[in-house]
Amino acid sequence: MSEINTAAPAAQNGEAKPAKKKISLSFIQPSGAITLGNYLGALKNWVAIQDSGEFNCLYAVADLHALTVRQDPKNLRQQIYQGLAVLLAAGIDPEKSIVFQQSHVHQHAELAWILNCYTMFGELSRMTQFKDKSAKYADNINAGLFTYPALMAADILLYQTDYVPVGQDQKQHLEIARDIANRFNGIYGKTFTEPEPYITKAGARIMSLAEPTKKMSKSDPNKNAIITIMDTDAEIIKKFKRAVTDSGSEVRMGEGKDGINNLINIYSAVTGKSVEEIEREFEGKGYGDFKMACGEVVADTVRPIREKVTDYMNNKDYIDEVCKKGAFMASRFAQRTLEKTYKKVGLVLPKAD
Ligand code: AQP
Repeated sequence: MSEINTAAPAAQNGEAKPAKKKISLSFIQPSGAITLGNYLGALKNWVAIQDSGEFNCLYAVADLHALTVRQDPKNLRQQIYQGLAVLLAAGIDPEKSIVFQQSHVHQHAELAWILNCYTMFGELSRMTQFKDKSAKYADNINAGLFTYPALMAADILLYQTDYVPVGQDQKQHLEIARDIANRFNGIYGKTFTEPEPYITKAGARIMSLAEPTKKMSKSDPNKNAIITIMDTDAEIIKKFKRAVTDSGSEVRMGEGKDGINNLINIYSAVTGKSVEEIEREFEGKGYGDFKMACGEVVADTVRPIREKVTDYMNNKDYIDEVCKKGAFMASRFAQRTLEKTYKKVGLVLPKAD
């Protein structure tokens, strides 16, 4: 699949052909401002995967997925640009990876329709995200909210993706994509690569600062519960000072101490220090000191990314260029898979001129 990687090394005359790189694909939804959870749990790893040089990587802002929940069109446009800007600011390099906006590659929606016809009502009903979101948005349980796994499967299968970097919460999505691929391949012969989860070194799972048993989510209406990449230093420090902790005072991991456990995890993910080192560093100090220290290290991490995002947001033409090039490369490959799928199911392709 060297066509999709502009940086793929070309084989020289007489030299052995380089082994084909595996394909890795990652998506982020523009369903709100990108959070510290998205960054520490996903983006940071995505950059490491890209920089390892071991994969042909595709990164996209999954704008179609964001529509399963009602979005304000003006905000959505801003969030799409911001999602792309965060990808770039975090270190995704369009010279090394394909960066695009999902809706710019029309094959996603087209393959999703076909895959919908090979996805069972029962398996869709079992999806945790459907159950969670239909409880959360009870007045808008739309068909997209129910069938989004078929679109997600299309996102993955279109590129014959080998690996999808996933956290624990995303495993079910990959399993259903594999099941759909397996079902389709079983009927029509090998059409899709069955993707594997790519588990990187423990991706941090960041919890809400207000309700630490819940994950930090960009769509959380309580803005004190989440740190976003666009928060200022002062906002970050204020949110950490307010973070919910238990009634204890010792900075030590423990059962039932969800708030302090979350802060220790965040501090560890940001500084690279182990839990033991952190517990030693804050021995004899209270929660107040630790919250302040968390706020400061997070502000130091977020600041350079926020500044780059601001620069990119002031240069949307550049983002548009990146997306145009990305969509062009992605759609060439996607079209091949789509045509193969159409043929397998018996659709007649339009005759070439
Ligand atoms: N709190 C988190 N901790 C660690 N990883 C997280 N991710 C999301 N939240 C956390 C990871 O970020 C990647 C992109 O996520 P997504 O946008 O595709 O969807 P999501 O998981 O639904 O993210 P949010 O922030 O929770 O969005 P909303 O509020 O719209 O539902 C994924 O790899 C995800 O694991």
